[in-house]
Amino acid sequence: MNLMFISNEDRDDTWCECLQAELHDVAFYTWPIDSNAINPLDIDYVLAWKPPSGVIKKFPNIKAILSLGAGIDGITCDPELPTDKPIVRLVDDSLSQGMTHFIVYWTIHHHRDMDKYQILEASKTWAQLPQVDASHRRVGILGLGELGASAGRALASLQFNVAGWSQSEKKIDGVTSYFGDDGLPAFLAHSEILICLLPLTDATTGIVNAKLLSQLPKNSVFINCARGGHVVDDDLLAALDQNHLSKVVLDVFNTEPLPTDHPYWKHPKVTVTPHIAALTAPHSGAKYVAENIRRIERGEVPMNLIDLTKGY
Ligand code: NDP
Ligand code: OXD
Repeated sequence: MNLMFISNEDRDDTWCECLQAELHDVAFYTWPIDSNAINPLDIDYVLAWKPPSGVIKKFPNIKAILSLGAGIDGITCDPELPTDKPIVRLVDDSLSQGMTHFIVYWTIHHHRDMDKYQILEASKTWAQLPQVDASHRRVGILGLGELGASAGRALASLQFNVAGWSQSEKKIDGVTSYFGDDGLPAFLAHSEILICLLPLTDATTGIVNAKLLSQLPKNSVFINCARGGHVVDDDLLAALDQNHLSKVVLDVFNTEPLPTDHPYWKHPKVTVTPHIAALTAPHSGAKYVAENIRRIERGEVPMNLIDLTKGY
């Protein structure tokens, strides 16, 4: 079987090695290819992260589009994407672990006032700030899917007062479930630390705007680990400058890499990280991709198939 790898951000040599260790009969090609290397009609699978527009349609006989990431917005934004091919997203323990660690780290950082201690340290000031019980710290997670649920469970196990918002109701120990448009206002009023882990879809683009931010408690912290497109940047900067939000941690941006002249870089209340909240690990990711290929080859439904009507 023939697989075409399309990504400027992932290592094709490592993926080739890991995938061929799982599937001995897979011939691995990296886009762009020499047109003599393989006939595009003979490609069975595309494994991709942000493929350039119009490339996937060059392989009309593929059985599935396998995403190298959990989010598939970088694939579905292709205006020429064939609509009759199944798209499968990546779900992987190492991705959930990386995301959970990132969220727990920044939640505790802000819960325990670490930024304030850094300022005190700079002026050699020995001062102890009040310590708030985790059970009194209200954390809200927008999106309670694979990654949101994993982070929610971890925060609940550390005694934080955790709520989540999703499309449908969830039952997760220690996590209060809010859902649908009707559930959003009460969820936001709860969220002193708001974390975004939604997929980027038509319904969620620009969801973190002035209206949403105004419903958060004053001095809230916002952590975005999902996509830059969820945020209206000017509204977020205004909420910071009006002291409605106290701090923001941004791992994802409307334009990546974040342009060097973007105000986020120098804003004293913004922490910027370069889309590293959770990185896809080829060693475990390849096992998952291989299992999905085996399922498709056996005529079974692959795991974590995208529902294009919902967009995730
Ligand atoms: P899932 O598809 O498992 O979960 C998505 C969640 O969002 C679900 O709970 C879903 O609700 C909810 N949701 C979707 N649309 C709406 C809506 N309109 N209103 C309310 N809730 C909604 O995704 P993952 O958890 O695997 O990943 C989430 C995102 O994280 C990815 O799409 C990607 O953008 C981002 N990501 C970022 C990384 C980084 O390094 N920064 C790394 C990996 C992923 P329901 O369950 O009811 O359907
Ligand atoms: C993903 C990502 O979606 O890394 O997997 O952003």
